[in-house]
Amino acid sequence: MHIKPLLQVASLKKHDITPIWLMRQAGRYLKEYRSLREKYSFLESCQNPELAAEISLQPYKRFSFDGVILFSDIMTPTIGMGVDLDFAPGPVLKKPIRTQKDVDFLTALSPEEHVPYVLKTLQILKKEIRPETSLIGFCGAPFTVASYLVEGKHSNDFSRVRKMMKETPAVLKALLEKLTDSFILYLKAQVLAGADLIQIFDTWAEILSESEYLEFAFPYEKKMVDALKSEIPVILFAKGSKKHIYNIQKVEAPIVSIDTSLTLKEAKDVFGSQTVLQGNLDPEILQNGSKERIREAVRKILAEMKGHPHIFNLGHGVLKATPTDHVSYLVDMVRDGI
Ligand code: 1CP
Repeated sequence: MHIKPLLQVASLKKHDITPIWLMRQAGRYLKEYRSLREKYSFLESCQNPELAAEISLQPYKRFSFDGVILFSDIMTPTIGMGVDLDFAPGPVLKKPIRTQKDVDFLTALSPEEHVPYVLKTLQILKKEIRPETSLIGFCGAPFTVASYLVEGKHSNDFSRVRKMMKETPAVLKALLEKLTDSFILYLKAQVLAGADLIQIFDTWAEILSESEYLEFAFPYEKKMVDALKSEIPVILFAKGSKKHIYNIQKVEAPIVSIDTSLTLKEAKDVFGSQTVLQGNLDPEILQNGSKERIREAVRKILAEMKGHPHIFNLGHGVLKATPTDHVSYLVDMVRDGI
């Protein structure tokens, strides 16, 4: 029987190992990714299971991470729900969702029918990875996905979604409910297809005030985590770790990914020994730091987390100019425990 280090830490069984994987470990910083993307669009890459699996495996082949994450996007399941979406490079909608009628138009996701390619990608990956490697499924949290659906594209000020929070909160909540129910089914289907862990990404929780977080992010994150955590280890990444820490704690996710606004020591003091923490090397340091600077930052994190269940990761995704030798250096250091 092969032991999966990520699952051992996730189940609080072992505290003397530090598994590692990185958010956005597949992507533009890898030349093999860039060369595939010259031939295929981002959407084609997600919707073709052989291609998506190949992209997921690119960083694994180079760096031997403990986890392989499905190559897809937080927005892909919404295509199955009827959203006309493209990527340029971020998500862009033909017709943003602004009214109750727009919400009613969305169909509930039936994963086997609407996103079979995601499930197929996971099945391929499960066969391709070594038995000690964990397969990570994921999905966006309702608030973050709704932000793109309402804004229609990346927004710097989130004016449309803010307007909706103030003027038509019931419409936004209807959208969040619909996404929540669909994403629970989506994640359950990922579990059946072979995912060993799942991560929920709530990147834009960061823009919310405390009361807005409690109203528009928390209930939906909690409903998803509650529906899944008895079946599979769930990682919650809600950006804005510092400002939302006590409310994130109330979600009671078994694993919490911490961004760079908080030290892991601070997070550990809040969460205590029964919550696994993931994170939180600054992606800027990994990209731009000297090896000494990276080493110093990694040492600090490992020292803070000694004896506490910890999955090494970044505070956010890998940046696109990150040198690959910095990533190899990081993985070696974490493996050697220095
Ligand atoms: O090649 C390209 O230009 C496409 C860039 C790209 C990639 C590599 C996009 C478009 N999505 C992805 C993959 C992706 N996205 C993964 C794959 C698995 C991995 O290796 O980690 C995951 C988990 C995501 C999740 C995602 N997409 C998030 C949450 C995490 C985060 O980084 O905050 C968000 C906010 C998105 C939206 C999105 N999709 C793509 C882009 C460029 C963006 C960001 C747009 C913006 O800035 O608003």
